Amino acid sequence: MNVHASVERAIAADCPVNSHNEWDPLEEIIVGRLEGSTIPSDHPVVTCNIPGMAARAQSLAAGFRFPKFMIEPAQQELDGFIALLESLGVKVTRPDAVNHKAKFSTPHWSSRGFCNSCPRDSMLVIGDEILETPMAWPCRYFETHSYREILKDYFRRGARWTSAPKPQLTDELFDPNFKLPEKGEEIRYILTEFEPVFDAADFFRCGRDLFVTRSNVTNAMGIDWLRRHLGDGYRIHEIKSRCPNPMHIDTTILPLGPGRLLINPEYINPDELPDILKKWDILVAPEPDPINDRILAITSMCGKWLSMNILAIDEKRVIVDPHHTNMMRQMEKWGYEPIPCSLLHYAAFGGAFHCATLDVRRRGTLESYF
Ligand code: ABU
Repeated sequence: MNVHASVERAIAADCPVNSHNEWDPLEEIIVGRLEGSTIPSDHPVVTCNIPGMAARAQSLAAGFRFPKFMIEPAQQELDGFIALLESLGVKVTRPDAVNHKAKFSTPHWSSRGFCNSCPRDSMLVIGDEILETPMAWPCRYFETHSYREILKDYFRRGARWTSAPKPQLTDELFDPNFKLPEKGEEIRYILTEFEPVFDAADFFRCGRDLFVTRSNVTNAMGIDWLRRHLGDGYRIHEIKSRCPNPMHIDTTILPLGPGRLLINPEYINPDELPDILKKWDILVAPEPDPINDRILAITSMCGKWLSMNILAIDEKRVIVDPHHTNMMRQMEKWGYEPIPCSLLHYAAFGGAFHCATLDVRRRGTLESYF
């Protein structure tokens, strides 16, 4: 090992925040919470991303607490997921439980909150830096406050802590004429370029290279902001997705290790991937196993490809929902060890294993994989 590499390893070993990619051995993770969850507002930027029946129900119930019949089974699954992570030797950190029903306002608008089920969206970890993202959903404006005790602790212990410019989220940011694209139409987005906005979950990290999909919560100015913030040491590449209502990259494309890429065949055309990814092995995700439970289907905020929302413990082991037997079997065929864990009820709160977590420490250093 050269001197530079050993110094880097020593710095990384000291800092509580250290994560450069999606596959290095996982040491510490933030897992979201369900307590205090409130049905998100019926702002168009929210409803445009919620599938069919759930969108109608959500509009009618916006601002009310999620009912017990949704919270309880999801909480039980979440407890099992946390116990599993701990049994694998991963340190689990949790945000505070807060009352998301409380109303708040800015000079321009007011809203109630949503929940802190998905730390993947509101914070981005790049090396020893943890960055609060400028989110486009008004009901998520103060979501990172429930992580402030954790963030202050990481900061005191040496992490870098940043917040992107707080967006105004006034009407100028949203296209009033937006309609979801029909099949065959060019993908379009509800966001204008009024100001930079992005969710961290629209990015994935491969060391010095980050990849992003534009979406209904991430605009071009948001991507540019992050590019300029990270500077010359990093490159950000845009990936074209055919998802008609894109929100978050982790049900579209996800790296499983250096040189291996899981793709959603409905949204990704491998020929249109950035050139640097064309040398990587493309693992085509199998058709998701259908969810026939009516309640689960009606209450889900997510699409069917949540089967891809898996969490890598390291380059071999991945946490997968056992409902998704096609994914479990395919993972084995590709040489992975899928670890089963049930989390289907969490879809009503915005995601599965990748969304529900933020990997704060993975053992490894900053590398270039291309
Ligand atoms: N938060 C990620 C879920 C994206 C999807 O509905 O596919």
